[in-house]
Amino acid sequence: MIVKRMSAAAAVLLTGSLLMSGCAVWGMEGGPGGQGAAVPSAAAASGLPAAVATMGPDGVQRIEITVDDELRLTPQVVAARPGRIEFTFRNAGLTPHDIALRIPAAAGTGNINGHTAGTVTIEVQTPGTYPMPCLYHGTSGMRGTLQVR
Ligand SMILES: [Cu+2]
Repeated sequence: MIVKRMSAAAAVLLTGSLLMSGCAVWGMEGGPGGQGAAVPSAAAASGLPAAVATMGPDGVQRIEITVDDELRLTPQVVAARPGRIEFTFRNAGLTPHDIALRIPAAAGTGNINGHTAGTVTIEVQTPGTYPMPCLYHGTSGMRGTLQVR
């Protein structure tokens, strides 16, 4: 198994589409292009309370999301204001995940193998509710939600 490590220094400002691959172990729903992407977020409908991203002194909002072997995102629902948002995805388990940020004009994924963390920075100006499915496990319910308001 290839373990890829991404640090905060590898944060990527998205100018279009970002795809980090190189993961040798896909989940049962496949890698990029798998079935996990098209499913609407269940969290949006369930009314879960949102964790609010923290505004830093540099004007970047930050939120850390832990993913695990039970296919959970914690928190599952994130709220932020329009602007720059930095996600840190921390994998507490061994199962690889690839959390996709389905945001028009700012798509990106946080591809994280077991016991690693990855950081993705996006910029969102349009308020809305955006799905964050895991590309490997989305159809198994591993879907988060970003609320920009
Ligand atoms: Cu996953």
